[in-house]
Amino acid sequence: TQLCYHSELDRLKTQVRELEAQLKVLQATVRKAQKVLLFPNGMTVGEKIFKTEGSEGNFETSKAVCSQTGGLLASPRNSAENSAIQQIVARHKKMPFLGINDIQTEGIFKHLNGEALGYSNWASNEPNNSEGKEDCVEVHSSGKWNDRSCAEKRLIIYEY
Ligand code: 289
Ligand code: CA
Repeated sequence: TQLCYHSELDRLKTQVRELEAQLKVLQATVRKAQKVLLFPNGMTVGEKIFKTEGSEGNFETSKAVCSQTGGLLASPRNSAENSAIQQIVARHKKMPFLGINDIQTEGIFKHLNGEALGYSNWASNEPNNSEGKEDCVEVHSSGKWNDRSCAEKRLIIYEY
């Protein structure tokens, strides 16, 4: 029985190693497929996907269009996510609005779910609330942020 126990354990260990190898191949295949399918309109960053269909809208329209597709207006939480958005901006030569605004309290920018801003990438001297009417955030080709009137029309970038 002792011998039996050890050979069964060895068999299971081999099986786990084989499954781990298969999982690695599968993960690489999924990553490659995602990259191909998302080019040039989308980017993956970790578990997140940013994607555009090239259409434009003001802030309210952009938010609505994103939620209609089961997504959200893109809202970067770190520099890797902001760089992914920046690449989409570069490919489409159009600036987007982020899912970030200070509509509720002037000067306090928040994500759409009410989360406080952890990461930000403001251009120098921004946000300046120019003419007292800039509550939304556009992303320049440099990746830097500027607060801008929510009534402007911008490239819609979804996040999933
Ligand atoms: O209407 C003002 C905007 O066009 C932008 O003008 C300048 O680039 C800066 O003052 C920006 O902050 C401002 O959003
Ligand atoms: Ca501004």
